[in-house]
Order: sequence, then C-alpha cells, then structure tokens
Amino acid sequence: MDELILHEDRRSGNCYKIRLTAALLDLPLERKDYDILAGETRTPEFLAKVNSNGRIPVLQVGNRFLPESNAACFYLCEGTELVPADRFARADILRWMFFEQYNHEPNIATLRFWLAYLGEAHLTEQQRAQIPAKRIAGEDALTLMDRHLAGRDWFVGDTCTLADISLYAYTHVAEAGGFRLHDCGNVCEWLKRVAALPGYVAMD
Ligand SMILES: N[C@@H](CCC(=O)N[C@@H](CS)C(=O)NCC(=O)O)C(=O)O
Repeated sequence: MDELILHEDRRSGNCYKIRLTAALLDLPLERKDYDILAGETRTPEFLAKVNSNGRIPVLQVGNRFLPESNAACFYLCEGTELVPADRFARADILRWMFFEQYNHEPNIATLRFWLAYLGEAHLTEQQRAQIPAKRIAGEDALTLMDRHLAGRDWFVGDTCTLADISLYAYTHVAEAGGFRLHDCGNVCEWLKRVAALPGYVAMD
C-alpha cells in the first residue's frame, strides 16, 4: 500500500475514526496536525492541494488526497474483516455510515464542537437557536442505536465492522455535547466492546 498520511485535527471524531481504523488494522499512519479553530484548513494552499472543501480529515494515499472520513475508512478497510464480502452486509454497513453522517454527526458532533470547543458564550444567535433541535435529533439517533443493539453485539452481523467504528467515534464522546449516555444501556455495553478490541487506540 502507498504511504498513508492523515491530515487531521486531533480533537475531531471524524479524524479519530480513521486513526482507529488504521490502528485496528495495524496500518502505519503518519499524522499531520491542523488547528481548525485557527482556520488552518482554509488557507489557499490547503484548499488548492489537500481539500477544496476546506475540511479535515483528509487521508493522503501516496500523492492522492481522499477527504470524507467514511470514504477514507472504507479505503483502509477494503478487503479486510471490517468490511465483509457478503453483498447485503456491505450495503448494511454503508447504511449505518450514511446514518452516521446524516442523523448522528450533524447533531452529536456539532453540539460537542459548539459547547466543548467554541463555548456557548461564543455561539452566534443562529447557532444558539439550533441547539434544541440538534439535541432532540441527537437523542433520537442514540435511541435508535440503542434499540438496534438490543440483543446484538454489533451493528452489522456478529463481528465488529466499519459500521461500528464510524458510529463509535462521536458516540463515545457524546457527553461532551451534553448527551446522557447512561440512558442508553445497550449503547454503553457496545462502547465497552469496541474499546476492548485488540489494537484499539483512544482519542488524543
Ligand atoms: N463529512 C465530513 C465532515 C468534515 C468536517 O466537518 N470536518 C470539520 C472537523 S470535524 C472541519 O474540518 N471543520 C473546519 C472547517 O469547517 O473550517 C467527514 O466525515 O469527514
């Protein structure tokens, strides 16, 4: 495989997803850090060379650049046990990754970023007005996950897959966004299972 470089901000769960995937697969990953709060992903150089969308994570594979956390994870997982060969299982993994990007991350990750990193006092009126709706939508996502996990250990099939890694990244830090995980017992047990996987690395 070509040399892998992760362009990241260590505080980002989207970046952690890729780091966790690489660690579980024992893949060497170089890391290049950016401060998103200082606008380091919005410079002309970054936009021209790394990601025209001005965001991290970006996985650099040799001299090619792959933005979008789930796409980058999928690249790393292709042909491994984290993305099984079964056609339905693969599509089901994508289903949870799309759910993560549409129902989960825009609510749970955004509230974590606003409340734990920007700070409520620094939010715009528009951001503050969105908090209640994001709170409800994030709780709904966690409830749906908790119900899905009733009587099962993993999101798809009988083993850990990329669906679990994708959802784990922001779920395990959801309390920083004001979400109450202890209301979701199945989710809490699943979090422990992910953290016990061989090769697991914590967010730093
Ligand atoms: N859908 C993208 C989201 C990327 C994203 O929103 N990245 C944030 C950090 S988690 C970022 O770079 N923000 C900086 C900015 O928008 O300037 C993914 O999954 O990678």
